[in-house]
Amino acid sequence: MARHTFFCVDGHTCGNPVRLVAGGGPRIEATSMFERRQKFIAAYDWIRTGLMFEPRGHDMMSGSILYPPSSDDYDVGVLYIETSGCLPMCGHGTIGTVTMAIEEGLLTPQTPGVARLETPAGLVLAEYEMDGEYVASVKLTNVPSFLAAEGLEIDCPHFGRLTFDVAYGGNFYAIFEPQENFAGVGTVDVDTLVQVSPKLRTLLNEAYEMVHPVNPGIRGITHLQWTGPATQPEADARNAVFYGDKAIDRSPCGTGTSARMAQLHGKGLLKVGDSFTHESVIGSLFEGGVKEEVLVGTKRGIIPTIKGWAVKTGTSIITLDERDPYMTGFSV
Ligand code: PYC
Repeated sequence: MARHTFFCVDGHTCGNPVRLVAGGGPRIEATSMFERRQKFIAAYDWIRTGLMFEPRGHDMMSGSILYPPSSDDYDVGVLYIETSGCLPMCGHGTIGTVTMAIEEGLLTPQTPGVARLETPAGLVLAEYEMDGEYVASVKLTNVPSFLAAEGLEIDCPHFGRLTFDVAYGGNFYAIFEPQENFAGVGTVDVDTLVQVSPKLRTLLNEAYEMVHPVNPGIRGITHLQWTGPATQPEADARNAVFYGDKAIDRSPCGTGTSARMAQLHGKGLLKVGDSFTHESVIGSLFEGGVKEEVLVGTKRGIIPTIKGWAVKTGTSIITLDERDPYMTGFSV
């Protein structure tokens, strides 16, 4: 019966938690972070569930483990761990990971000020600005993002018939804009969204198959984005992203904002050079931008940028004890 120990730096990005595992993660030989993610899911998912769920985490918990990259083209490899699984990419998680890794000396990019990250979804650039010894902000240049489908329909428990689009920004998002049966984020309470979303996500994936055109290993709608009008003067829109089984992102959601910009670009509502400031359910903001247009397979898409901030909230040494019946975590 062993005890497994993990050295973690805890923090949050615009309100959403990030637990960076700085030591104790499993050694996994792989030729890419995508392959390492597959091997981690197959053999070590108990580490994710133990570190993310109660009693050591909670429904919104999210984090990362740093790995040596597969080539000198990158500064570091990032594996995302979350209550929803091992995401291909996580925006708020990346902003928090880069902030804490730079501040704690865990990451020294070849070019100071720009970290080249190998994520399971591909290369993500993280440009960070310092304020003395602390990181003031991180701007991500995210993976190619695209509008995957528009004007789809589904019969939703509670709300009734809903129309939605699907866009990819590092994960697949079903995006629900205000409409006859959904009055929008701000008018519908968050508890209702948490109740409705998991059942709705199952129905969406039964009805529609989403597969990444270049990497078929990335498939399925994992996140739901409920949108509404902004409440902050600087913001263009507000959103509540549902992930896992009970989580609403407290940050404006990096991959969600990327997906939203790809959706708006695909509909002719955003163009290269435009900015898009996104507000979260707690009022925190990410500054988004459309950097350039790209082709993703045969799909027209964009390279989005996302800028936000994070702070360290503490350090923790966490033990997973094999005698503990709740070693791998639980959710009620
Ligand atoms: O920021 O990309 C993100 C994210 C995904 C799930 C929670 N946050």
